[in-house]
Order: sequence, then C-alpha cells, then structure tokens
Amino acid sequence: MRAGDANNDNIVSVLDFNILKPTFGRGIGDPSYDARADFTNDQIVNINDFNLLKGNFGAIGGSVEQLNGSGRVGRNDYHPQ
Ligand SMILES: [Ca+2]
Ligand SMILES: [Ca+2]
Repeated sequence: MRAGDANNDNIVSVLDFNILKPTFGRGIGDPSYDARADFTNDQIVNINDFNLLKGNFGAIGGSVEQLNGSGRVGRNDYHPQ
C-alpha cells in the first residue's frame, strides 16, 4: 500500500486526508484511533503520518499544483485510469 493511501484506492487524495483528520493525535486504544491513517506503524497518528500523506498527495497525476493549476484540490482534479 502506498504511504498516505488510507482507503487503499491507490491514490493519495483528499479522501485519505478525511480519514486521517479525525484520528490525528490519537493512539492505539483510543476509540477514535484509526489504524488506516497510521502509515508509520507506530500505533499513533501524528505529524509524521500527515507528512507521508502530504508527500504522496496526488501521487498519481502529478503534484497538486499540476492537477488544475489552482493549487487547490477538488473532486475533479483526479482522473484515475
Ligand atoms: Ca486513497
Ligand atoms: Ca504513525
């Protein structure tokens, strides 16, 4: 699985960010902890996991800036083959 791809659809997108966001700062044993967002496998979701997601964001289709030139990501920015 690609680092940052929390929902395992082979694209690191805002959908994965939406999985990471509610579990950010949570560790294993916390009811809000979601292991799908723990890309570093250290059983806590923190800035290191976020940085992996950010680094691979839009890994298919180029960087965020290349997607539509606006620097913002929307649902129309991704065109999976
Ligand atoms: Ca994904
Ligand atoms: Ca982690």
